[in-house]
Amino acid sequence: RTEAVKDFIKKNGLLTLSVIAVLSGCTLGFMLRGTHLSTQAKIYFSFPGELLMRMLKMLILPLITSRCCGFMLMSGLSLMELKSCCRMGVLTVTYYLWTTFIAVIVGIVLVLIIKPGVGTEMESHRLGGGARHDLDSHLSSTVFLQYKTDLVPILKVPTRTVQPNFVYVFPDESNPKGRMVFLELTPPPDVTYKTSPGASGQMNVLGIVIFSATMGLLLGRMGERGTPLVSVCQCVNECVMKIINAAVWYFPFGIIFLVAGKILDMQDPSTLGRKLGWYGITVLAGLFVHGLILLPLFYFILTKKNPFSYIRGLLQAMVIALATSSSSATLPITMKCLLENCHVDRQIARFVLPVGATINMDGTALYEAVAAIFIAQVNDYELDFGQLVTISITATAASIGAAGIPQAGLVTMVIVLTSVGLPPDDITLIVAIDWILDRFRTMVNVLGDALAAGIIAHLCRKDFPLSGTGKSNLCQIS
Ligand code: DAS
Repeated sequence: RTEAVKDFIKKNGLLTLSVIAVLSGCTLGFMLRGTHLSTQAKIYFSFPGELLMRMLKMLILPLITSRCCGFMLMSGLSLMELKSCCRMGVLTVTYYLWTTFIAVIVGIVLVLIIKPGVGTEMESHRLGGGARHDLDSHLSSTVFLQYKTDLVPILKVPTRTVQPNFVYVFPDESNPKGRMVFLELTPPPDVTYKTSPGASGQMNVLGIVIFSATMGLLLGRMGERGTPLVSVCQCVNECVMKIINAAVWYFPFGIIFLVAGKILDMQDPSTLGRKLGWYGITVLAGLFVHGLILLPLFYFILTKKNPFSYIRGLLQAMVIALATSSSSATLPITMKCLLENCHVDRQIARFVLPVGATINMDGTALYEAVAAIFIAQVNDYELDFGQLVTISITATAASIGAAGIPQAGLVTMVIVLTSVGLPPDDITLIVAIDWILDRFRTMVNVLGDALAAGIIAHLCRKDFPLSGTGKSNLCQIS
């Protein structure tokens, strides 16, 4: 009985707590909306949520470097090994990268067509005309040029004499109260200051992604000479995952105050509710198109077999993914479905699935792109083509960085928002329904990995004459 309770808590504890946190945050926010909290009280009230945001920002750099570097490192290693062995690793890595990127494009196209966040009558999120021009000019320059890192943000307990130049309010004819904007910019002269709980920093995420991926690929092709740094990457990755696994248990507590603070700050939360509904529909439509149209189409084109009879064999894994919101927890079931129902070669399943569960998250990549553009729309901020390209690259990288645990996509969402200069704190706009969308994007993540195994098994069938004999001619790619 104790084991059963422990197992339930391990699998569902975080999600249950997240749901309770969102409901508590909404209740607290609406309860406090009538009261007029002092600025100091607001700062202390926002402190637990700020703590959560600082945890996420602190993890951006180690997460990107260890995951992107590690991913390209493995590609480099597999390129090295596969020359003398078989094509499986190259096909797997290439297929994963392409399907993730296509998922991002699907998400971007849909969110630009449906425009869930546009026309938000939420004055609290509408920037004033003149001030907005200044914000635009600063934001675009910030994305590529400014490299201010606050890599390990030192947590500042709110004090009366904190530097005021990180938060200011835009006065606006339709919004006399204005909106708290957490951006590191030099505000226009006619702006009033408010204090904030501490510094924040813009990080050139795109540069870090490209640098760490390049490093990983070159390192992977160095063979033996690169081994020491290979183990460093793996150790860093392991430490980062342990920190995330610990940090995510704080999230529900931080979410309560983030959601309450957002509702407190908002002029008209009912509008956000409607916009969130359209946002959820956009994400689910994207997941449907990618998961049940494009991926089966790729499977049919590459194997000339019926994808839906293959997917029927995966139903048990899909249900577990929906229930647990964790592709890592679903991995054993996915493996069982592949071997027993889909009859995929064991050697292939043992390589393709674990790699996929670690780095191939099409559902997460699509969701991160949609969420980032939705938040830009809610902020009434028009992204240019360069920023859309940045979002597609960082959303792909963020999905590689996301772990196969509940709400991992929310953690790496900060990477995408930071890369185009949007306020990371705005993930509070979407946290209320994230735990629902997380289930469906995890299903697409698992489906993407399982279909990939079927495709790779078909394309490499000539390379495995020994398969089924218990022997393997597979190089052991670690
Ligand atoms: N829940 C993650 C997974 O297990 C996906 C995500 O959080 O985006 O795949």
